[in-house]
Amino acid sequence: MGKYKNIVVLTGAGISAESGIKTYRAKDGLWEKYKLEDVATLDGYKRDPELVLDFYNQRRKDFCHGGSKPNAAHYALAELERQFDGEFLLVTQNIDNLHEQAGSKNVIHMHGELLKARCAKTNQIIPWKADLTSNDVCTCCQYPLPLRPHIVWFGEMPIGLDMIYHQLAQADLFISIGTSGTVYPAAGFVEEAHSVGAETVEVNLELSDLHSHFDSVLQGKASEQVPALVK
Ligand code: BV8
Repeated sequence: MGKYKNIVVLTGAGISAESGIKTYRAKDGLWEKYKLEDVATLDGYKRDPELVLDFYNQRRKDFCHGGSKPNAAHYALAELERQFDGEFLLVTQNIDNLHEQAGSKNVIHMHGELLKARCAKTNQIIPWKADLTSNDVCTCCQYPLPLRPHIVWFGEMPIGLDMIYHQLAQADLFISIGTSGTVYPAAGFVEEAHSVGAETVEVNLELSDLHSHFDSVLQGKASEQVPALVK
């Protein structure tokens, strides 16, 4: 990694799969059991807030009590960040905090975080590990407003895009790990990196929708491929 000056890494659900967290589009994935429109859109939340809150409460409980721990891929990225002397940005589409548990510091959760809630009006974010109900209100507004999951739903603006595009514009290496390349704007990052001449690498169990856009594709488990790639 010594020849690079500015690395951007994007991770998706596949990096947490070996830590026991369901991915979205696998056979037993989340979108097989729930309609995305019902549980991962603002309209779905307005239509049936209890259904959406239950969906995230269950995932939060599964995550907190399921004993999920970072795997070798998470630790390898944290080590890379620690010893890399150039600029390093880790962007994750994941809402778990396994990157932080593994020691990663500079992480952008572009699709939000499962263990946080947000004020619907001020966007103030607070840590939240318990069940979230429609009776839970923010403490920041004059007229208490319901707290909502700190999750970016479909149709909502992802978090940190300015910083992400700023770093992509200077990157000389872009690594995508464990993502199907289905969801935008994240799926467009490889083209952004290409446009500035960065080297692009995909690590994925199967060939993603975007594999042909990458200079190299390492097909296999993240816990095996990532430590080998970044050492
Ligand atoms: C937006 C939170 C306005 C919810 C999620 C073009 C430009 C901009 C937007 C769009 C566009 N075209 C379409 C859109 C709209 C939409 C979109 O992309 N729709 C798709 C379905 C076509 N995008 C949006 O709405 C976004 N917002 O557009 O705002 C805007 C306008 C202009 C510019 C900017 C913004 C908001 C998208 C965010 C939605 N929220 N999550 C929740 O999590 O409950 S998305 C959801 O999908 C998750 O965050 C997830 O991370 C993400 C992507 O999925 P993956 O992580 O890739 O997971 P998946 O299961 O699909 O794949 C896992 C992969 O891992 C597989 O390939 C598998 O092979 C691999 N794998 C498995 N095991 C392993 C492994 N790999 C390695 N090792 C293993 N062991």
